[in-house]
Amino acid sequence: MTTHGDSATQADAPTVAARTGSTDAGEDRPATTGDDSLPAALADLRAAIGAARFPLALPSAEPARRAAGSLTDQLDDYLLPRLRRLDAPLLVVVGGSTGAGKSTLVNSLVQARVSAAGVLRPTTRSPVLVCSPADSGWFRQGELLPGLTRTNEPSEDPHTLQLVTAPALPPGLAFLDAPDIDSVVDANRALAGQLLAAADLWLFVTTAARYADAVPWELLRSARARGAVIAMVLDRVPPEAADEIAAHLSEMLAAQDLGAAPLFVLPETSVDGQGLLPDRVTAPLSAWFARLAADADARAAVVRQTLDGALAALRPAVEGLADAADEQVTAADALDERVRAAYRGAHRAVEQGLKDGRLLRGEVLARWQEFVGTGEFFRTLEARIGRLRDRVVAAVTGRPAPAAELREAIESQLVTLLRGVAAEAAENAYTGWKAHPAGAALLEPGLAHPAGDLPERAERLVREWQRGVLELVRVEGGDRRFVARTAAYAVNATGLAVMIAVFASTAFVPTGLEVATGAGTTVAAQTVLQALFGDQAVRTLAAKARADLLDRVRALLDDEAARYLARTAEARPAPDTAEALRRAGNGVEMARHRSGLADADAARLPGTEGGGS
Ligand SMILES: Nc1nc2c(ncn2[C@@H]2O[C@H](COP(=O)(O)OP(=O)(O)OP(=O)(O)O)[C@@H](O)[C@H]2O)c(=O)[nH]1
Ligand SMILES: [Mg+2]
Repeated sequence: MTTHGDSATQADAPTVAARTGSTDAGEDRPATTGDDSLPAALADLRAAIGAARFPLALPSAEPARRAAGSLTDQLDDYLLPRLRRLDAPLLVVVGGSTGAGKSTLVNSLVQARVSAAGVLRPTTRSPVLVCSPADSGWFRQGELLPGLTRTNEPSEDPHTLQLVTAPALPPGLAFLDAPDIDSVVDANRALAGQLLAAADLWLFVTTAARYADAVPWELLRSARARGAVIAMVLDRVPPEAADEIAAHLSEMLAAQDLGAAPLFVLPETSVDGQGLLPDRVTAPLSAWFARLAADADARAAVVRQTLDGALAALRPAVEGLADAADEQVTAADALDERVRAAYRGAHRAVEQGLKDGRLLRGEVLARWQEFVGTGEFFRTLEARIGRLRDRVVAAVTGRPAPAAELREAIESQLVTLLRGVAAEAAENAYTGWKAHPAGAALLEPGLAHPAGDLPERAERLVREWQRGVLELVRVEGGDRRFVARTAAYAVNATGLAVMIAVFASTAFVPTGLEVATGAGTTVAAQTVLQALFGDQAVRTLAAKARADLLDRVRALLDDEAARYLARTAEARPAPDTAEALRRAGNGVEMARHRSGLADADAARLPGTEGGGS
């Protein structure tokens, strides 16, 4: 037995892929397209993919980043340059398991030691491209695989492509010896994948010992799914087991819908002093490639089929990216909502605190009672403006009047409330993010607590609010009905009464107060409050002061929440990412159909038997 497996079912019908509506190869094959919108559509897609970001740590993000990288590579390495030059030489990428004999096979096919073969695994670390001297200009100019630096010398650097010319190789056909696809070396694996994505034809090399391995089959399936043209080499087969193994591999190929891929079975032999396989072993494969090289139509059909398959595979891949981009937006929205909910809760807690009278306890209540009880309040109520001035003078020159103490008590009570709700909101937002994979990745410990300047800001907020209340009292004092009373109420005392009314707002009546029963000052304080609430003008002022306080609190809490929201805003992909991807993917698909590539006949490969095709 010499070469191919006789039992291989496809030996007589080596058309590639399922689309076999064959006419005579050639004749009315479109050179490219009746329409040249494909390059522009691909450029749009390239831009949309380049702009897509998947920054949030979702399970789909890393696969999407990788897929985006491979798509970009494939566009740059293969699709764009191939589309510009459909008549460029056919590139056969030789891929397969480590040590399968890929380099040895390439060397033997071109009858020269162009790529080092060796016993150390993996041997090939940087790709070697071998072509006819006539084609070296095209490969050297670097349109194809532009990311790889061309060298003339062997290299270990995976970012280089060594170019070798082999006079034994006919023009129109080139081999690329790739690193192993199942490498223990990550860079090798990644490079092998990238190179296969740039192939017009995959020559898949496996051995009798390795052909059932999983990794090659995964790659083969994905290549098949994209309609790439594939040929298989089963290398180093012990002659006595050749039929059995070839039959088994053929079955496996057929089961994967790869039954149409030509299969070459090479028996185990020893290599010669040059490390090359004997001619009789490689002859059928050499002959097959010679026929392919001689048949421009067959080569063109191979190029078109692989190209069209790769183009057709773009839309579903891009759809996957768009879905991942949608997930990013959904996750960013969900994270934002967790933060907003936490800070809405904080705002509600303040509203509630103003409603339920809790602020009128302890120190504030005591100071209020003192304020009322010392008679200052009553005296002030009766005061004329002139007397108010006197009191102000007294207040700044003497020891702090009970009014100042009440004001401070109000301030500290409110600040305590604000600090409490801000701390709780920060904690809730933190917990909410921590429970979300993308949120956890955005957290830093400081976020679990309010901003460092919160206490200071809360104090300022309350003081500014208090000033606002006094201003309000002054302004409302301009109201005709209110004027008479305001003249009587000193602005300061009225302001404090309004603040107390805010704390005890709406329907709250002092019976709910934490009152020490029987105490004279308490009774006075209650009476005064009741009187205050009976006063429509005070109620109106209190409602305004309350709304103002809540507005200020909202602004403060918004700033607190912004510490979180800034993180999602920064991580969030541009809102139209998914849409731009889908639009570009559809654009490519439409251009592909218009191009006529899709209508091309399935590639007709030469037969694997010796002789004509
Ligand atoms: N006896 C014998 N040895 C072979 C044959 N093919 C390859 N070898 C030897 O097997 C070893 C590996 O061959 P390579 O051609 O380097 O294999 P490769 O697939 O290129 O390996 P990597 O570059 O590491 O992926 C070398 O020592 C070859 O000389 C063969 O058909 N018969
Ligand atoms: Mg090698």
